[in-house]
Amino acid sequence: MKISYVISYEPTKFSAVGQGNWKEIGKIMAGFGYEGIELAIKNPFNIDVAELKSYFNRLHLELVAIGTGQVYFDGGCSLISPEIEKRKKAFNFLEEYIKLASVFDAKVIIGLIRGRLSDHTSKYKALILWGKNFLKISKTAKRAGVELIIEPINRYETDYFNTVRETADFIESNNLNNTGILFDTFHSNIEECSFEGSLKYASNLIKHVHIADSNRNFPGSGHIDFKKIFQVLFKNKYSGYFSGEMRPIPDLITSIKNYITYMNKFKINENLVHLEMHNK
Ligand code: LER
Ligand code: MN
Repeated sequence: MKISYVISYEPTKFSAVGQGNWKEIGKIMAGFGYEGIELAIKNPFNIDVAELKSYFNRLHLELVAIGTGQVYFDGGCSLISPEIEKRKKAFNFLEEYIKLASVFDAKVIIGLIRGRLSDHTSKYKALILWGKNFLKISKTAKRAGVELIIEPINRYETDYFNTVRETADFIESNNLNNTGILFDTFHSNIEECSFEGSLKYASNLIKHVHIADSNRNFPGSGHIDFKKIFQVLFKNKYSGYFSGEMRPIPDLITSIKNYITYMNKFKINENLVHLEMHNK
């Protein structure tokens, strides 16, 4: 069970993420025993790759995944924007995110950068743009050996790929073998009929997990049954990261510390499930 936490590289309006001096935050995370950091990056052209690489090596941390949602959340650009310049910008940024990810063997998240179908007057045109642009960027990712992960997001933030099932059906019907699903417990609590049912339906496609409770705070502060979720994931042999993506309450360092303490309790369960399976 590998643990990471989402930190924003630049300041952002998005509130369910760690913000501050990411270098200092990373050192503190390594000290608490984190294996990785997920970086949400607003502008991939701003990154000093060599510096970032030596920073992660020094701390023995993995750059797990790159979040791209701020391109839409803060900048209004998406793969289906009705404005061609904004569409191009989202596409060029994704190409750069992919280059960066290939250096770190990180995954690239396709979440809010999808945009909303309702940004268009015609849903049909929006879907055509999605299909065209996503398949194009998926080929770029494949050439670079990078895995894309589509994140089902709740209906209040976007209006397509709200559920695991529709995301899995899209991936499978297009034979996208370098594309998986990012399962976010906060969004899934709003959209899924059952956590177990969705996780079973897409068992071989779940490649990354975001953890927050029903109120998007620290796990244990809402009503999500994490034990059930983890049990299904362990049984499905999920081997990816569990990235904390939550409102940093009461403050970021306390949240980072509480999150890994909470998750470490489940490491024991994970071993038990593996042992049970081994003995069958
Ligand atoms: C990002 O991982 C997320 O969950 C969204 O709510 C915003 O990008
Ligand atoms: Mn998320």
